[in-house]
Amino acid sequence: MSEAFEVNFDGLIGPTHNYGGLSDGNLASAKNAGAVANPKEAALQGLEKMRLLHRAGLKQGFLPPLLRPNLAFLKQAGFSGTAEDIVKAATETPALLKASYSASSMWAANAATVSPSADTEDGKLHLTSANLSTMLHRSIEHPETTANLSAIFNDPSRFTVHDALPEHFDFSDEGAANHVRLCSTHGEAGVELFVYGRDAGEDTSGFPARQTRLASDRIARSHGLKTARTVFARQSREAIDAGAFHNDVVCVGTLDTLFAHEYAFEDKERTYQDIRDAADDLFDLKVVEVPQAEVPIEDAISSYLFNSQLLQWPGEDRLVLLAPTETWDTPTAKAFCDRMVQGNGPIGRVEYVDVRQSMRNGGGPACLRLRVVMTEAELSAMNSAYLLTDQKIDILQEWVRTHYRDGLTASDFADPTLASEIREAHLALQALLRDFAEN
Ligand code: SUG
Repeated sequence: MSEAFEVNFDGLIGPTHNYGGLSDGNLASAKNAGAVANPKEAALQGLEKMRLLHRAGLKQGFLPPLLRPNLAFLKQAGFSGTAEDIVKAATETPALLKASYSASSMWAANAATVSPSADTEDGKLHLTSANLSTMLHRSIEHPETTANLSAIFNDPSRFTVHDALPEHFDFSDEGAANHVRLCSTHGEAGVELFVYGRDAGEDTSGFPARQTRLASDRIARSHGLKTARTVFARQSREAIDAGAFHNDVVCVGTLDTLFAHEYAFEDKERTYQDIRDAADDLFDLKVVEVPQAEVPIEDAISSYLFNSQLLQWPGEDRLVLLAPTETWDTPTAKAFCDRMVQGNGPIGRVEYVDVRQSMRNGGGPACLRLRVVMTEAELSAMNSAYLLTDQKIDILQEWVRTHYRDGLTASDFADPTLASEIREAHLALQALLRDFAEN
């Protein structure tokens, strides 16, 4: 067993961050539809979160934003694939133009499902891009996400980047947002928990269930996970209908600790027992369950208490929960946090972070990052341009200040000057990435 680190790769928030109201079942997205977004502030908030973790001594990387509008998508949808499509689409199909402009790749937890090399049969680190097939604007992310992941994890002798699963209702997959890895230490074999909302072919009523068991199962197989160390659990319908469009809205876990709402799983006792059975001799599961009586599911969802990063903070004995400021603002969630840290459970401190721009689209601290457990050798093998230092964060913030607008709504999309501004920003970022690769 070699020592391993949890590296957080955050989605660098793109210049088209906006409130499109595109996600059925995501209450924040619906509530803020049409509001004026501030892409500059959003990206700076995201980078400050990355800085906080980097300064704490954690390893921090980033995923670059995808170039928007997505002209390849507009071409597939019957346009010509040129910049002229923008004006045409604005009058003919504004909904398609909005989808093509979405900055939704910022929620890196949905980029892929990741299995560290300690868990896989061939000893490689496996990543499968998520097809995100439930929401149109998200279903167009995966080809470019796969390209980004292949550029970052660019040593095929150590990393396997899998293409997304087939784009079909039966294979709906939302990546790491419905996946939790539990273990004793990051470098040891662990238990991988896959959480799904429906079976293939099953029609559910209410808000969409975005993950199928079939999708989770195929990923577990292609990653070469041991059956005995893999658990599949069903999300509760109650949670989905209350607005938990991903499991990471009601549950987060790391090392031997699972922090979950009482209503997160359809059968919580069975889920906990299945994890305990799979963990067997590896670790003793600690469950921190938040009772409905203390934090009603509606408060859990509006506060995003669980969409927090649960971190092994250098120099601290107990885990730290990095929660959004909305948790602080929600009396029941805040009271729970205060009580929890006074006890002697596995979570010893709650730190609050301002990611309000992203939160208004239903994306909290945990949505913004993709966790990749890596050994020292894997870290040396990856493309280090994507690993952050304080100086790189400064440079990226300067890039944001130069190229991003501080106000954006869908009505701006019809103007082709926006698209050329974004292209310029994209080219400048590519130049920065080349510099990062050389230094
Ligand atoms: O897929 N919101 C995203 C939020 C994703 C959060 N990720 C995790 N929970 N891991 C979604 O619903 C809204 C975009 C808009 O309405 O403009 C959006 O796509």
